[in-house]
Amino acid sequence: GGGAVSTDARARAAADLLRARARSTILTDVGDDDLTRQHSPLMSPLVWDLAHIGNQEELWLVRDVGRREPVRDDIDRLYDAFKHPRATRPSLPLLGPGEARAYVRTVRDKVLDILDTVPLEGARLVDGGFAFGMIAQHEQQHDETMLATHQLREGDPALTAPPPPPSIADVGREVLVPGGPFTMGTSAEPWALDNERPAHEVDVASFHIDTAPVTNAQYAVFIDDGGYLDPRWWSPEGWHHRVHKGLVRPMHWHGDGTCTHFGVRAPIDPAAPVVHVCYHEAAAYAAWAGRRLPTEAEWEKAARHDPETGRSRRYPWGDADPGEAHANLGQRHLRPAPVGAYPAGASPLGVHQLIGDVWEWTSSDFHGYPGFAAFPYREYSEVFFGTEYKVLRGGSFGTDAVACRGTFRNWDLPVRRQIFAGFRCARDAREGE
Ligand code: AVJ
Ligand code: FE
Repeated sequence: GGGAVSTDARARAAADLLRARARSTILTDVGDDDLTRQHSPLMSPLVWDLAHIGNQEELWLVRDVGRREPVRDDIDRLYDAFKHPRATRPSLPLLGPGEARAYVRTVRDKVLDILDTVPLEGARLVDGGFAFGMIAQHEQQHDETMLATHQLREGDPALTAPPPPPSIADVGREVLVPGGPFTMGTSAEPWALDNERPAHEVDVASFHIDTAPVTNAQYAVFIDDGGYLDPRWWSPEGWHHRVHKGLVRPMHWHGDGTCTHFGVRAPIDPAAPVVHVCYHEAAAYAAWAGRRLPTEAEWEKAARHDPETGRSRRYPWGDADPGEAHANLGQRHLRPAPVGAYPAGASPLGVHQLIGDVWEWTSSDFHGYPGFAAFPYREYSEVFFGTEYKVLRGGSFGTDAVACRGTFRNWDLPVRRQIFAGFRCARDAREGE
């Protein structure tokens, strides 16, 4: 150990682990019944997420990095996401609420001790603090999953937060992103996960992209125009899914101008990005609007490419870590902010709210970049590569900054809408534009 870099990496890792645990504690501060019940077959009981967070931290940081004795060597299978699908988790002999809380506390105490003593440079898994950053991100990813579980939970509200800030800027409609190569992905971001690596050049033809995500008001016009009832706008797979599931509006909308967020029913904010739509709904809206979803490369070029220097930045606003004025992240607010609420977070070309508010569906399947190498385990990304999953970008109000950057890639099935997902539209530029 020693050295300024290592001191910074240690301090950052400790702060990120602490912030994640504060969030997990809030999300699991409910009665035993709420903690152990399955609120939706799509989700795990909250108490499974909690102990799974501790178990991953034990496997990677206590046993692998710290070379310590196991805290519990009898529960690994229960908390292996690949051994038990979400729907079956309530019937497992899980740790109870008290046991799960004690388990994650014991693991964390050991981890903070290990973080104090282990050298952070040079070692395969630990270089630059990666293993600690990976585990902080993992906990925050489950915190967003637990937030989605809260959104599906019935009964009195359990979470509260101040409303998002108001719109303070006129964002316009769309911008032209001139064609040409840009650097996609990263080899420099220390805590980037395997699927964001390596940096590589991608040539992207000129395209137009919306300056903001599609709003509730815009989406309501699609509904009122009969968009859900017209197969012209839907892919064959999307139409089949729409009919089979009887989809006629976003999840959590009631059809009377109100929606429910975390147990509170309120008027839908017309100026806020639409949320809780699946890929098929997003693609149908885009077709109806005479547009299309952006590809993943287009989204990242809009978010990172600096036309002045030709460099790719960490975020739309530059290289600075996200602050409160840049983006609606970190569960500070429990819904998307209206368009125009974050002018300080806009890209050089004037594209707003790429980071935070809602995950944005792209038209791209989830694949590894050229030169991809699974690290540190195949089950994080590689096993999901193929044509089944669509990539989402940008993070939501439920995503922490540690798990959100211009290169970060999320993925889900095109039918999923319990996640905090919306979208923006794009279109090809005309020749010569
Ligand atoms: C990246 C959000 C798709 O939740 O399935 C959590 C993150 N991986 N534990 C997921 C993850 C292992 C992953 N997503
Ligand atoms: Fe996990």
